[in-house]
Amino acid sequence: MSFVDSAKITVKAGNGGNGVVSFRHEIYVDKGGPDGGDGGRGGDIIFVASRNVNTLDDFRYKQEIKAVDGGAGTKRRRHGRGGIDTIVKVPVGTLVINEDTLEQVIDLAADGDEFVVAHGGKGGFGNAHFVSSTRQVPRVAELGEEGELFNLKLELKLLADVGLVGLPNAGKSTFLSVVSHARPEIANYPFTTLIPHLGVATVDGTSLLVADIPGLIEGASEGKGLGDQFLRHVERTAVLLHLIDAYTNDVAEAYTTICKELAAYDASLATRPQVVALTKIEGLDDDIVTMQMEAIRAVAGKDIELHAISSTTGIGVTEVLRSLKTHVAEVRQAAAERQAEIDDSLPVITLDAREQEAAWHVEKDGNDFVVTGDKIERFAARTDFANVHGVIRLRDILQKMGITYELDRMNASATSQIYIGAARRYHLQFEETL
Ligand SMILES: Nc1nc2c(ncn2[C@@H]2O[C@H](COP(=O)(O)OP(=O)(O)OP(=O)(O)O)[C@@H](O)[C@H]2O)c(=O)[nH]1
Ligand SMILES: [Mg+2]
Repeated sequence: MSFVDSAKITVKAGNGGNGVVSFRHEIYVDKGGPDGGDGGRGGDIIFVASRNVNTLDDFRYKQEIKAVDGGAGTKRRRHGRGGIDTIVKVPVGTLVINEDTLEQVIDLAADGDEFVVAHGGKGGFGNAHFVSSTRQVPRVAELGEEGELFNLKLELKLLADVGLVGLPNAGKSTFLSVVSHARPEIANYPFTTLIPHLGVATVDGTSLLVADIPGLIEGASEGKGLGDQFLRHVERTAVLLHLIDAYTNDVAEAYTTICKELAAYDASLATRPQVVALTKIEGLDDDIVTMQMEAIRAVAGKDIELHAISSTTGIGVTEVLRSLKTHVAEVRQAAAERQAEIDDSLPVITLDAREQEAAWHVEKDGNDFVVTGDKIERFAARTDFANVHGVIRLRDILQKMGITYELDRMNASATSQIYIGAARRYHLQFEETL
């Protein structure tokens, strides 16, 4: 739905630092033992839900978020420095969705909730790790693993089903106190309410989450009377209940002032379902109520859903709630359909995660071959192809995983290129004698 605040961003965690090949210098010994240190890990990207952030606006300008890479290892088994994590504050209620798979990554629902959205790459092992009985002088070190990269969509969920809007002193807090157990401050002066209050109203067995929002004034969309902050909250409600004090001299002007500010703040607010109610009518003659209603209708149009209510006596309150319920049901229905669409497009995973990781697949392409699979691709990504010892180690792994046997069976020859990963970033020559 258009009014849900959303943003598309790319997150790139830090790459792991490379491991290093190095040997101890010892007197009388030509080459001491291997002492190449490991690379440091790349920084993670961590999202933290914070009450101090209200919208996803920041992400409109900062569409790529990166974390710092890990440092390379050094001699004497020294580890490279660890990459620094990047902590990103997001509004409470932010839903993180993987743009490519459309899977929900995390729902950061409560203040302080945190989640690593992209893991930094592991540092590569230095050659100190690779001593074995057959390999006393290991000349191989691993490259650092690349940090995770994801295209994400952030969606800010609704604050409430119904948002109460209107000029100061219109009777918004009173309405909330009557329809729910919430106890907002009520007083006969403007700007009594300074932060939104939430309450649950029940009508015919349906619960509606209602947000009492501070009064708006002319110029609110430009920040007057903190109006822009209040409008941010309005933006996060599905349906608006616009309250107008029946004692106002010019109710038509009261109505248009609010509508103008809503539209000026965000065009989608102008088309948000809106129910209008003239408030505080219990002490007024019917004629006056009718006159005020007509004045509003004259500017709002004949299709406007208009009620006359009194929170103190309860006149018309249930009718307003029923009408809100209908609009909220429509919005929920649309949201459910959208969720179903997302669910339908999710990939069906049949193998369990571990099998999936170890699984590989070989495809013939003329004289060449493309090997795919999580595990082998990860090994390839950490191999230093410029170092013959790194390539030898990768051949060992291909052999151990049974891939070499399969390549042989598929008639790979010494002139065949073996590509690893569908993107064909890594390749090596086939060798039967592996
Ligand atoms: N007679 C009468 N007075 C009402 C009714 N509803 C609200 N009031 C009075 O109107 C005044 C303002 O009410 P609030 O509910 O605080 O108004 P508000 O819209 O929340 O005001 P702000 O928070 O300042 O924006 C209070 O004195 C209420 O008692 C009603 O149905 N009838
Ligand atoms: Mg109030």
